[in-house]
Amino acid sequence: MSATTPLPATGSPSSHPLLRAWLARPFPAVMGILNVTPDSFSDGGRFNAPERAIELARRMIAAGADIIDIGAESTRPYKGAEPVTAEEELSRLKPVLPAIVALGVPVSIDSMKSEVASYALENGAQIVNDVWGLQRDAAMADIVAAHGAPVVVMHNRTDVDPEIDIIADMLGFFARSLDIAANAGIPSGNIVLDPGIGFGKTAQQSMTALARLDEFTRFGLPLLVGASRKRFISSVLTSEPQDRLGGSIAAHLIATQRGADIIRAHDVAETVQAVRVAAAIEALG
Ligand code: HH2
Repeated sequence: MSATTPLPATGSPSSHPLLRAWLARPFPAVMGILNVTPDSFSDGGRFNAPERAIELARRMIAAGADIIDIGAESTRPYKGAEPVTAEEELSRLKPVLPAIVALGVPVSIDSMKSEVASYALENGAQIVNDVWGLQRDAAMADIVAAHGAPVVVMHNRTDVDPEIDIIADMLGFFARSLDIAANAGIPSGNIVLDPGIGFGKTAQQSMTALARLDEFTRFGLPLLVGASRKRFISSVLTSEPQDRLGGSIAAHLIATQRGADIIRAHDVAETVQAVRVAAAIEALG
């Protein structure tokens, strides 16, 4: 598949029932972030005690989260994350996952490791969120296919290169991921694409990805955007991660206008309010 050849839209944007239900609504689904890590960039160490994690998940669900995205390894878009073994990641996940699943809202597993994804899918998680778009762990696509699970394919790069055409890079990356998915037997209706805001990108490139998000609708697949508290916000107006709610909401509303179907956010109540009010106003225009 060539990065420059527009793909025909699939017609039905998604065949997986979970995704179909979200896409049928006039506002995007909201994925609440639950990091059970000591070192996540904005909330590391705050929710790794199981009772804290469960309390946060409950709060996000009460605030309208459609999905809880649980991650047990910081992927730190800006480097500096401590890579952890699958054993360590699983030891963080196991005390919390069953209780989060029991809350009754779909759970996605934010992991680049097939072993962790496999454990999570066998224990009630329904979606895989892979920040390396099926391209890092060779067994990931097979695990996803075997479970018939939806998968978030996120764009990523090992190195930042301010000189490249980031949109072309992303189109090529997605084409490669879609080939991997097709070869493993993952139905295209189970795939969600994500520009990977902050991952292997300059602030300018992250903002370009948001501004030109509609260019990724050519794949005919749902789009997820996670701009929450990311550093590009501080490139416009200096701020600490916890003080980036305004910038996060602005970015997520722009992304929604340009085709985002799922928004990944730390501040669920504020995000749900923003996307639903925006949709209610849009409906009158
Ligand atoms: N961003 C982060 C982690 N996972 N997954 C997807 N699909 N899209 C994203 O933009 C994304 C992601 C980084 O945010 P956070 O989880 O808060 O930080 P950390 O990776 O440091 O735990």
